[in-house]
Amino acid sequence: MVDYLAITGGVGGAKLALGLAHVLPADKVAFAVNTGDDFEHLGFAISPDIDTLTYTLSDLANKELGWGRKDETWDFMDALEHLGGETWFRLGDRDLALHAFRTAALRDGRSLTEITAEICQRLGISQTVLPMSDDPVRTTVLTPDGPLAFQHYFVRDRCAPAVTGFEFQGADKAKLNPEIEALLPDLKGVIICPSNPFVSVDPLLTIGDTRARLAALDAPVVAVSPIVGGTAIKGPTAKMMAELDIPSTAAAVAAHYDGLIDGFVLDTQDAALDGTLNVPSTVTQSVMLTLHDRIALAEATLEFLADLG
Ligand code: FO1
Repeated sequence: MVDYLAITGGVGGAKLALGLAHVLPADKVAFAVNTGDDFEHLGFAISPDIDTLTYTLSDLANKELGWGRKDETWDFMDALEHLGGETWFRLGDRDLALHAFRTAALRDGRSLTEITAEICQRLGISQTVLPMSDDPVRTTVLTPDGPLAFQHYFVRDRCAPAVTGFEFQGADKAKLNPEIEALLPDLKGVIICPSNPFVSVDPLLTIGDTRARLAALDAPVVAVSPIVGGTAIKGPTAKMMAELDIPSTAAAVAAHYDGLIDGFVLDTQDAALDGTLNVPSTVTQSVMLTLHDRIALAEATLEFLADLG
């Protein structure tokens, strides 16, 4: 029976997810993955946060890029370029096979959950990877010049536009993945990985009454700060916070999860915040450069959950 549910999206989340996968038996942890970044592109159904996690768990991830596969070739992109096709979103030749496989399976009527389970099996991943929903939820980034589809903001426009807010199209009608729902009653803890709270965690929390249901669990919910010493380790989190007039601090992230979390994991650089938050906190190294760092952070987070439990 699954003891821990980790909510993850993006590169930072996948790093802690890998640590948890090394520390916990495979049948004791499940990953709820953001699908708000998903989009249809060049005729393919693309699920970046699912792919970043599965490539990470199967050691196929391209560590330099932070997305896609390692040992990649780019002939498809080169040929598409010659045809004048869109190449701003880079699809490697091996990565392309995954998108083609998923797109065909979706067209055959299989659910994203089913397809993801098969991909995990084929990639030798024994942990449970669950899309947050099988219904479409799409993150839209609001800017002074109008709304942007997430990948247009994040990749095509390189996170340059100022953010004024977010919308999660479909979250009001989407159903939380029933396989995640089924896990909730028996959990010993929920971990919100160090992902971007606005675009990698909030899409899941915004589905129906998910945030309230997680908050109501007997099991403790902890979040690991994606902000260290006033900046995000990776990605636009700090920039978004500044544009939203939110201090780009770990304390502001804890406040963002107010009412949901029972504990917050601070990096050693933010040790001064320990004991000053609305919830109990713990201090540990949360910057993950090596596999050892990922494992150590996973262990510290599980220990913190046990103390809170
Ligand atoms: N991110 C980029 O910055 N540039 C890309 O060309 C790019 C391609 C890409 C292809 C497949 C995939 O699964 C992810 C890809 N990403 C790319 C990352 C993606 O935009 C982000 O991983 C998430 O959407 C945010 O975490």
